[in-house]
Amino acid sequence: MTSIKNKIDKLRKNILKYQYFYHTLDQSIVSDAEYDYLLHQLYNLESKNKELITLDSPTQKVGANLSNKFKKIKHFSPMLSLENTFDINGYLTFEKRIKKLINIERTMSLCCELKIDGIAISIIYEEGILVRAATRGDGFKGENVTANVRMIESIPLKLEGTDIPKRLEIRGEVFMLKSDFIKLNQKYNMNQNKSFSNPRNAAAGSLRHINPKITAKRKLRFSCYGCYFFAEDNQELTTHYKRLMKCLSWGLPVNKEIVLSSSYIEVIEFYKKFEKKRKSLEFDIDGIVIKVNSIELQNKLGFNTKSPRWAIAFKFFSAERITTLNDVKFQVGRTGSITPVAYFDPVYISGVMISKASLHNKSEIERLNLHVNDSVIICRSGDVIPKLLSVIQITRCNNAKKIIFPKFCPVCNTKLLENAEEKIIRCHAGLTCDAQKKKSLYHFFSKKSLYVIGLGPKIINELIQKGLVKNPIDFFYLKNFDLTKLQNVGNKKSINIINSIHECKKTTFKRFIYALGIPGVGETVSEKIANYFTKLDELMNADILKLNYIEGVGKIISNNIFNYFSIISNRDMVNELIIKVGIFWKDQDQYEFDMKKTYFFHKKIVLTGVFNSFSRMELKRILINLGAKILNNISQKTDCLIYGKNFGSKFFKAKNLNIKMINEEELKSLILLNSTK
Ligand code: 9MJ
Repeated sequence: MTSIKNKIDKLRKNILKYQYFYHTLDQSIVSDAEYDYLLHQLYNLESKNKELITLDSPTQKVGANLSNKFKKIKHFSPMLSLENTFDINGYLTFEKRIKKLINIERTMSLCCELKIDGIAISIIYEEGILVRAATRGDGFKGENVTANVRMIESIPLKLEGTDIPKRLEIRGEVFMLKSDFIKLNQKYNMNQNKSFSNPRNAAAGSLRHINPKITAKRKLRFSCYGCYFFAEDNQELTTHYKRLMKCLSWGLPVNKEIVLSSSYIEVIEFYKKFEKKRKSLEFDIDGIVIKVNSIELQNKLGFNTKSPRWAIAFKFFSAERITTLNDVKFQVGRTGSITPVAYFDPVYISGVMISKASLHNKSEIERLNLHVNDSVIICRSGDVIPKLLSVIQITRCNNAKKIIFPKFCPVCNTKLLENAEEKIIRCHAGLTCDAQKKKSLYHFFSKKSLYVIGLGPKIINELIQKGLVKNPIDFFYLKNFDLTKLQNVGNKKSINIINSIHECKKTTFKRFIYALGIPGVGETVSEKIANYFTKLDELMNADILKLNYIEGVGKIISNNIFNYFSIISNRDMVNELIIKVGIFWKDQDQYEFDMKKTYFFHKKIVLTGVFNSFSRMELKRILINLGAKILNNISQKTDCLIYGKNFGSKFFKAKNLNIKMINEEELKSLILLNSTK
């Protein structure tokens, strides 16, 4: 029990600290996802241990967001927060519940609005004149920000139009446009070396600035989302929508994206539309708000302790999830670089299940201070690449095991060395380290290198295990009986692989350079090097200065190339590949020129059926050598379908799409014609 109490105390202490930073100092020191997670943990613990609930627990309050900078004002009626849901079921439950409460089965008019991510305020107008404005504060009392609100251009100091009530309360959101936030941060950063973390924080900091003149300069905006009358005025304004339109007529800004809906289908449509559009909007939204449109029904439904029963926020998924870290494994790359990879319980983010994320380097491990079983926050950086953002330290167990970067290679046990300039820790064992050997050999014969069809990582691993290969040269001396010893390699497959190995000797200078796998020498750099040097000898004997002279080849890559060719065993291997094995290339321009002349150059080709004169693998190899791209499925983009006997559904699909079709006879003459060019 004491340990549960300690856990609860720790959670409360931290949540209150985060609330203080967020609401009082306008600083987010944790992400929304982490804050929500901690609050959720506290709810769970308290609901299982009700005797431990205290009145000052963050779960019992609307928000403890009052600073001493402003005088406090009591709201005429509580400014409650909205109930939240993140999924359609949550929304459907809300709809069902309200229908039950007001005892109706028929459809009901609902008002869908955007949920602007700003700061809620209440403004009181008397006889159409702005007399006071307050922040939400703790829901019951807010801060008197009248002087500051008067500085916001879009908030009228005097309402214009007809039927202006004696006293009127307007509620809405103060926010900042994304573009104004960027400009403000640039200025703020220059002058004070500080920055706001998001437009919401910037808006909060500007609205609650002690100097209203600063507020005036900060380009705050306002959007009205509710109004309340105090007397029996405006009886005819019977719906939320009509009221908002009236506010608009008085000169108050109301966001134009409002839709009246009568079924959940329209609500979902609205949600999906803005989930897609939210990035291109000028301001941040974090969901939509659905409100019962009839004021009479709103009054019937009333409030519970925390929120109105007649509204719900249907929030967009934050692109962050919290999960449990299971392990960190240290991968050895092709060039010996050691990359830590975090493995965690799978989480679903932006349509994809992810269970691992690269941690890049040692300093990232140190920054995160990871322990096994930690709760970790995962996102998809740029909405694509899995990233471990941070660790929730508060919920860590006392005896958790810390993740430590190894000192020795996890595969071959060689001492690891750090390259400070590149910030990379490497195992320098090269091809004697099994991990590097497997990856380097696979790289040497991969699609963008010398390309041997059918020589995948599985076969290469088996060849290494059986001691049949230890470097690229060995592959060129493999015999049929070597390959047929391997699992799932029959006579036909073996012959095809051997033929392809033989074929790959005819290559390009660029492909050969790339195949060597020198750190930093990717496809583009290989091309630049191949264009610069006319002969391999020149490259092998180039000094760092000369290498560095090539555009796109920096200091680090020049060093890597120079070091590579300084190692005698590498020079010997390259020479043997050229002189004994017989790898060769034509002048690169000539080669590309020859390729372009073939019928198949850059054509997207799909194969179907069985061919009399070729196996599938053979045919693929021939076509690729003639510049074709072989694809598995027919689409609008397919250039032609080559079909043999017993063709499948691809044939009919291609016919429907009017794609060019070639039979085996036509194919043979095309190959003959193009190969003699
Ligand atoms: C925002 N944030 O845009 C409400 N809100 O209604 C809208 N907030 C709200 N409505 C009642 N559109 C309480 C809060």
